Amino acid sequence: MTKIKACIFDLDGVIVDTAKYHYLAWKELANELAFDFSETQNERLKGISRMASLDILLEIGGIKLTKQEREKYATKKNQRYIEMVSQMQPDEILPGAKEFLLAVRNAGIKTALGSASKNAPAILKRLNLTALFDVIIDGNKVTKAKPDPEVFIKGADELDIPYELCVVFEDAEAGVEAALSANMKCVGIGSPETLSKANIVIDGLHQMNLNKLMAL
Ligand code: B16
Ligand code: MG
Repeated sequence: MTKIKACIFDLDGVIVDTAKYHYLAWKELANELAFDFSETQNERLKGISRMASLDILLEIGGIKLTKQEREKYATKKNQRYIEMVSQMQPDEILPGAKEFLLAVRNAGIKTALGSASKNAPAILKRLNLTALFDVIIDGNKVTKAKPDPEVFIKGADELDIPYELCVVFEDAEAGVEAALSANMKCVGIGSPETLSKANIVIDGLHQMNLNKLMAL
């Protein structure tokens, strides 16, 4: 049995359901550019950085833009996204997330956030979750997107915990790959087909407990 010393959490899809707001904001942009964007297509954007997401969206729409135009549209999407998430309510925290964070902390295990989102600190603040994390690594602190492990490596380094004693909680395939390539354990949140490389896959943090954590 490994003595797990830190848990590193992705934000979107693990702690909160912000994916729906990302989707709505991207869809509005697609419609403005005169094409439609489905929820299935949106799956490709999960866990991916803002600019990389825009590039995928434009590829779907068959649209080519200059760098300046791309920046303008990424900013516009983000402004719309911020408008939506600034109205979020505590009941949008995913089931079991707060309870599991508290249980982990009570057991003396460190916690970190490892998110690709530059909006992560504002969302945590809005939902009163900031104090539940010892360390927050977000999209402003990393240069390489998942599946590069930079975001999780930085989290473990700031916590000063060896990588093999860290568990990452992730809902995106790219995030699972990032965790495993950092030599960390990984709990997948979502579909066992998409996240098959994770050590275990669960529906949400409501299905997690300290016994399962220590058995990883
Ligand atoms: P932002 P996570 C990711 O968050 C989202 O899954 C992804 O859809 C989004 O494009 C990315 O953050 C960047 O977000 O535009 O707010 O900087 O899953 O890594 O917590
Ligand atoms: Mg995610």
